[in-house]
Amino acid sequence: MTLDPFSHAVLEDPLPLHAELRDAGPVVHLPRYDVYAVARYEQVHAALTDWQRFQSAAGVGLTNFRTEKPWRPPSLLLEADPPRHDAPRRVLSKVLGPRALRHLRERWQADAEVLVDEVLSAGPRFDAATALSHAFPLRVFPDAVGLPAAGRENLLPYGDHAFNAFGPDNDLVARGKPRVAELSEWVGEQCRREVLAPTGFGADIWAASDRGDITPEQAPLIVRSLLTAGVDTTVHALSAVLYAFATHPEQWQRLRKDPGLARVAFDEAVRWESPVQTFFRTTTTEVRIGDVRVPAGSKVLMFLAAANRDPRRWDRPDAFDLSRDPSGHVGFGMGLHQCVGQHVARLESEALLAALLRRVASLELDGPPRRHHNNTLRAWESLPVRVRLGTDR
Ligand code: OVM
Repeated sequence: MTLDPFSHAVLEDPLPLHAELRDAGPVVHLPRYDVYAVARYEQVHAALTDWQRFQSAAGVGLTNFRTEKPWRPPSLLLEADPPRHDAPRRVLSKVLGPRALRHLRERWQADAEVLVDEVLSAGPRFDAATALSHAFPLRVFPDAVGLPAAGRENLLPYGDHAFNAFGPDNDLVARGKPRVAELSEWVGEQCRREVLAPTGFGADIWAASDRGDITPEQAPLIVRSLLTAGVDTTVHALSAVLYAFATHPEQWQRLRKDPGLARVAFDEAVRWESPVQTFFRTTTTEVRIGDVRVPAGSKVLMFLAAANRDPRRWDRPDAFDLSRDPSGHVGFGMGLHQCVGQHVARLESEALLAALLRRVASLELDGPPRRHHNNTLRAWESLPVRVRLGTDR
């Protein structure tokens, strides 16, 4: 297949390509980039849970770190394998774990209510992508990390470029390049201990270096992971949730009757929309996938989004449905690299949904939504909605 998964036509609507790749077989060679694509749930799951044969240390984008220079020093988490991966992962999973987040729940709930009140007081029609999905994570996450106020507008552009950089060196990457040096310098500065607040995720990471759980050289790079992966991902996941409900009014009514479904709603939206669409691995040895011999040192492109809608694994995969059990989806990956920030993301989503449930009786699209194209992320630039207020259930 000569197709380009990173073309604008595919980024606008990747679903036909996903179906084509799944139906073409367990693995498909893409000559355009000389990579092996897996799009069925079984093979994506297998690659994600086999870190010995599908390594991350050669990069989880198209660039092969063994032969090409990465655009920035590799992440100690994302772009590392055991044993080097273990200490940073252990530290961050504790810093971002459910216990550590407990004290944030009430504050984030109150913050969500303030934001929702602000937005709704301006009228029933608004852009849910900018007014809620962008605004809420930017309101709560940088504070939780302990970032200074200045320069926070750099977070989204930096993350957007980092996720573009997993793809080929196309026009999307070219558009980001003029600002890479400036944004990277700002991000690097925020990772310093003296710049971070005395409490927060950043301080917690540095405290782990005092205990010897990680080295002081590792601490800033682990903070960098928060700043790279912690904003755009949650922004677009919230957009996925809001888009899902705006286009499935009956599911909103279900959630209103049973607000306990908010957690399921978030994971179902992540399955359904897959804010992170793809990641690569690199084979450490020759691997057989179906009847195909994939040579050692090959890049394998895993279509998380296609696996999350594989009819071989899911009933009515294209339906956003709160009655299904979405657990097992690979929207957060799977295995030892599975998203370490997912509890943060879930908490943001629960806070925002709870605030909306208090005031919004129904919501619907109020004009054509507009996609934001990124080589890795499925995102909305604009999501015009109209809500009807009311708390009666
Ligand atoms: C990182 C990281 C982790 C997950 C995703 C990601 C840009 C980055 O450790 O820097 O995307």
